[in-house]
Amino acid sequence: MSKIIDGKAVSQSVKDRIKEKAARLKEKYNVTAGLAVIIVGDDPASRIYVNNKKKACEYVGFDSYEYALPEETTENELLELINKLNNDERIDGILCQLPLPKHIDENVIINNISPNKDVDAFHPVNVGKIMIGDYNFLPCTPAGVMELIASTGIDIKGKECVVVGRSNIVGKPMSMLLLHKSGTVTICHSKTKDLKAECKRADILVAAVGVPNLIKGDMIKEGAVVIDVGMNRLDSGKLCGDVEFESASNIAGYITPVPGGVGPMTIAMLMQNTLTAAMINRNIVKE
Ligand code: BQF
Repeated sequence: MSKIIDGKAVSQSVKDRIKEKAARLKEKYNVTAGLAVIIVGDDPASRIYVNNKKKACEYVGFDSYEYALPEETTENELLELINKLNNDERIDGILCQLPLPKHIDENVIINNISPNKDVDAFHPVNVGKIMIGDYNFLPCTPAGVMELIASTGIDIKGKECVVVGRSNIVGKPMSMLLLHKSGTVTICHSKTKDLKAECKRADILVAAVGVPNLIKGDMIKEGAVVIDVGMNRLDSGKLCGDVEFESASNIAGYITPVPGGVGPMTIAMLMQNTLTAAMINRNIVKE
């Protein structure tokens, strides 16, 4: 039986550390970090995610500012808001909840968030910095996965790392972070010839494809670290990962559950980025 990586517990300790740092920022500089959270339309999953982010802000002691815009909001109206927030000194981080309605071009929006306030690390400047390995912000989900791997005590150096999924939000940056830690990284996707064979080689397997239960126990190497980024809502309303937990947890050494694995870490790392943004935007040097 594998050990279950408790994302809730790890995220709690990250948030507690940030809460302390936020208190020190207040005490020493009278600074309260501010996060703007924009949501367009009323997708129920997006609403849950936005609420999680606001709750986390409250917990660590950041101000959060919600901008809930109607579905019919135009690209120009959204750009106007972002421009206003870029120039608002109370706002350290700007987060625009994705996906956006189809009539708004996500890339246009992302490109117009000030890179210094881009706490999702989606702006091309920040993406480029990640590629080079010289960054202020790490994309929240991959950063959270790195923390979860670290929590197992397993060293990534020289390990076979297989990432299933090549999205700009998870798969691609995830691969880069594992590479920075000197993993040998393979990226798999829908055109990969033999997914089972690739996965079976992995000492560290990260699944981020959005296909419920795609990765089964017989695709996993004995003792591997298995990180499930999948967040699939079944018709029953139940949340389900990309990994078939029941079969996988007989083979893996460590495995993350869904929910309670990567999800809470995404939120914790957003708090980390917001703290970083506050220090950058207010010219506070790291202690
Ligand atoms: C948990 C997200 C897909 C597409 C856009 C805790 C979250 C989820 C699960 C959460 C996610 C997923 C977020 C749990 C934010 C993670 O207990 O397992 C927290 O709020 N997430 C998002 O903002 O956009 C997404 C997944």
